[in-house]
Amino acid sequence: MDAAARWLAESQALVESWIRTDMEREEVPGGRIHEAMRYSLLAGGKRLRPLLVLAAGRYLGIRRGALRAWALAVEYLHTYSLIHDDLPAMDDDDFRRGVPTSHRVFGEALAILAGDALLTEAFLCLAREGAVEFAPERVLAAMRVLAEAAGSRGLIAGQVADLGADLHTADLGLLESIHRRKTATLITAAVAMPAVLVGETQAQERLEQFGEHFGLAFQIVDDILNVVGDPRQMGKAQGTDAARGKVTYPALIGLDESRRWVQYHRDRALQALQGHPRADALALLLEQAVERER
Ligand code: GRG
Repeated sequence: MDAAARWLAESQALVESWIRTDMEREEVPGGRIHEAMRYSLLAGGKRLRPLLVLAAGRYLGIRRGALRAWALAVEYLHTYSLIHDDLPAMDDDDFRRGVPTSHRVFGEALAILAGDALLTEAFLCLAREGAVEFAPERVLAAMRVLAEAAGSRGLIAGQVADLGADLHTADLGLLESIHRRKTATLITAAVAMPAVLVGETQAQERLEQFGEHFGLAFQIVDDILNVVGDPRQMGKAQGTDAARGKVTYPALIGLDESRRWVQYHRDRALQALQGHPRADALALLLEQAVERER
């Protein structure tokens, strides 16, 4: 295993232990709502977004412990979005992260509330710990990056456009703008926040470019896996997009052309890193994201 792979494996174990400790801390009392929050958080998941936070920190020379709250916040927010995306009013999915979805286990009302609570917990975590290591004005700026990515001009706008998209009228431009907001904004925020925290404007621009192309490549691979992936490996059902007539890359342009777009965004993401000596973990995460399909 090379240095980046070892570093990523260690970081993943660190993120897992942070989530566990944070969700088991004294102030988080028992009860159904915390059980539901823990259920979805601890069901697994690749922890891609917190790993991107830490890998961007490595690129910038920030030690991992300083980014704990930021890594947790982005995973909490992401998990909320998955719980809500799976609800009957949205995608109505039964499996996620290899286990029954939150609403299948806890009922719809509690699943909605668990998502709401995780979204709130993300910002609580930052308000509580975010400023321990960084200047308060930078913390506010980085929190704003996360809030903008998650809000009605980012993630939620993407979801709204996704729900309204029609396979008969959609084109690639519309689909890319959905993917950009639904998936790439949070991935971009994950890599941009560490740069904002240390005021590295030029690095921030490069990381944002990396995040945008990473996010688009990642979502196109997700679209492809929904056609050809192994449900056991993915932890969720396959073929659901086609069954619902969803607008996806394979539905619009076929698998081969979709794979070419993955390659295009992968190359652009790598270019943005410009061979930086500390970009190894970011580059490896990108390769792993693209390789999921192979
Ligand atoms: C905000 C009301 C509301 C709903 C959620 C945008 C959105 C709206 C939900 C996002 C859900 C979704 C399917 C986004 C696409 C991004 C994506 C491929 C998510 C899956 O992420 P992985 O593969 O999942 O990183 P794990 O389980 O590994 O963390």
